[in-house]
Amino acid sequence: MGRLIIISNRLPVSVEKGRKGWELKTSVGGLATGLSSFHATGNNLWVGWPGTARESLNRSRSAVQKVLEERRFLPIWLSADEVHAFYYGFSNRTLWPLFHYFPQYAVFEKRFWEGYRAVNLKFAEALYRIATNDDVFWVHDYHLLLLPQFLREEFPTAKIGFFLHIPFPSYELFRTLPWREEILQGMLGADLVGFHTFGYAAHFLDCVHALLGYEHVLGEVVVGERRVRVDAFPMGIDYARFSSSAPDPALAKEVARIRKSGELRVLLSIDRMDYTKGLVERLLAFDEFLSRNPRFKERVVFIMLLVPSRTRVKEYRELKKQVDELIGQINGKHGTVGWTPIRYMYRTLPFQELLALYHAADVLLVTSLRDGMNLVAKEYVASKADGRGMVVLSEFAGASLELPEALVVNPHDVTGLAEAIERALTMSDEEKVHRMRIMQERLRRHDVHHWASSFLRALKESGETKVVPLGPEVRKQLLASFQKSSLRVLFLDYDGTLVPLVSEPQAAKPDRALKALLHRLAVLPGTEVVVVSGRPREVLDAWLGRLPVSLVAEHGGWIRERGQPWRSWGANVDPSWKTKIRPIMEEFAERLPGAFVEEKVFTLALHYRRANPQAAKTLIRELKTTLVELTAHTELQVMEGHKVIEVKAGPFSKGQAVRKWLEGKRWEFILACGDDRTDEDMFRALPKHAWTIKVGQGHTQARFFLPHPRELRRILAALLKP
Ligand code: GDG
Repeated sequence: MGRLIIISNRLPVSVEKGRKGWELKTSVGGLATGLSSFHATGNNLWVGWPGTARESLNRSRSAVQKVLEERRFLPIWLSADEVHAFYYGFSNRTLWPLFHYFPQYAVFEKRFWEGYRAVNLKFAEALYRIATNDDVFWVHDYHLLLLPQFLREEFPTAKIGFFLHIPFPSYELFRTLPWREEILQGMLGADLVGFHTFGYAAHFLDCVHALLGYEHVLGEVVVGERRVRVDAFPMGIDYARFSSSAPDPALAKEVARIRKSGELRVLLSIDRMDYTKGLVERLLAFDEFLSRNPRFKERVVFIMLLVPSRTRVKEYRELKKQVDELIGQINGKHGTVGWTPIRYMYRTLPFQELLALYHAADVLLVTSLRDGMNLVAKEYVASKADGRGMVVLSEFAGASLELPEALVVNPHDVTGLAEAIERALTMSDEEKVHRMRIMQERLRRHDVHHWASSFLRALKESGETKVVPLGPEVRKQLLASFQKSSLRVLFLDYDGTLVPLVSEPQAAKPDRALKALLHRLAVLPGTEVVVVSGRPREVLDAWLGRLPVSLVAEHGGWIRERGQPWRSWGANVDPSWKTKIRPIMEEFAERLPGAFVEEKVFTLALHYRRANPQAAKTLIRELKTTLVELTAHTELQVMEGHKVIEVKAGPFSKGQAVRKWLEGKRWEFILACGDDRTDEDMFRALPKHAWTIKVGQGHTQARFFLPHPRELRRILAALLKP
């Protein structure tokens, strides 16, 4: 492995104007901590924006650059215009709201998109100058969604990882983004795409399928010749730092004083001032809690730390106003001369003070409406060494999956939230300690170092098993193996394999050259050609019936060995199932212009090659769910092929059909070629040494792939040459 190059929008240091000129300020965010040990090793590098617009540095730039480079930071200098379009624009006014389920705040502006694209390219170009194929790239977060693909273009064999720190939304939301395909393609440039939860990973895979047509198998997507792994890596915290650091003594004393004077209980919340954090819901719930529990008057104080954020964006300024007003109202409504229920701070605190707040608080409130993970919840749990604390935690924060022992709430349910506050404040110490210990143990094991090393390990292992294109070398071996074998069988799928897929199934009729090719292969001594298709018998008979080949129709429902009559494998299946399924398929075909239903003896198929692909995606998904539910616990099977969804009666498959040819025969050469999922059964049924070829793109069990039927026909023709 070469160098590790970490790339994030912001460097973990900022360049700031101090009294003695420009100064470097180190940030101690979770990411910086998690990756610092990797960054500190060898020649590793961190690439990102140092937080100051290029113009303001002016002549000091090269000096600052030098200092940064000495610490192995490569700065990407952004102009004020670039920051405006890329950071404040597309990142924070398009992606942020959309990915957090606030479509009403998302702006779709072309110039923001162009700025975003340009800055992603700028990062890429900086890397083109200094990196090589041997480096390992780890790209972070929503600011750089296009970067993995830009890197892939220049570094085709490098290891590229991508991690998203915020949620990935469901398809219905993501599809509103005008540049949705580019974004997905951008992310798929990586070998490994990581998210905080399986839910986000599933949404991403769903979008990739719906918008790009790539299916996944166990979280693996095939893109051209590459396999991209998609997985969950929940980010942890620097557990040791929180569990063993001492809080700021002055603040600790101050909090202890507040608590003692009147046996006060302390509620705490810490967030950036952001509309995703459920601040209004939290305040309303606290209001309701106070109204419903007069016994807590003058006995509880809510310390609310809000860190200023994105103040240039309108929604953030409006939120600040709303929160300020609400706090004023609640304090006015419930407060007394000696008691202010909400103590509000709008600033950043030094780490020791933050720690003092964690130590002091009886209850932490995390009420995010959406939150990728939420590290504050984890930090609080780690900090409460005596275990006497509780978290009221939103089910919409990624952290809730790892902290089910917290009081998990729906923040939209204000009354439920108020009840959870009461429950947390009145929970026995014994129960709190019990719950906290379980959470602490989990967080200790899955800390930020564990997170970074698991991701990098997975990245190292990813992309190892490439689908091998059938290049000239393999082709030579295949031909040689064919020539020297005296007993040979060729299993060939028809549509998409021997002929390209066409919008009208009847138009896929074999041309004269194809018939001649199959004929000449089938009469070679010791050679059997089997066309293994999903088509009905009648069609295969009409098109290929006169050739000396064997035929398999309806995905194995019918078999016609060379020179023999057709035999069925599904003869015992009661055909009454069709009366139930056919009307459903027809109803869907009706709703999807261009789709039609085909009835075969053992199969009903809905073809949608001619339908609008966008319309088809949603509808076919719905049809598939309906069919799978209806056919559960029956002999019926639902299959998806290329632009066709079928229900088939009986346990036969292309796999079973080819197995028939294997029984008792000692084939020296086996070739199987297919293009869609029904052919995978065939690949799986064959012995390891068989030459299995997938025609076209997608996940496959086959050993090799060819891009187009044309290439396959060329290879088949080459078999004829002595
Ligand atoms: C993203 C995702 C995901 C906060 N105020 C102060 C302060 N902090 C520190 C906390 C914590 C961090 O900032 C905030 O972490 P979060 O997880 O809550 O959110 P973000 O980092 O903004 O955002 C989020 C995260 O990425 C990681 O993937 O969890 O869902 O939105 O570490 O301690 N630190 C100090 N003073 C403060 O006033 N010193």
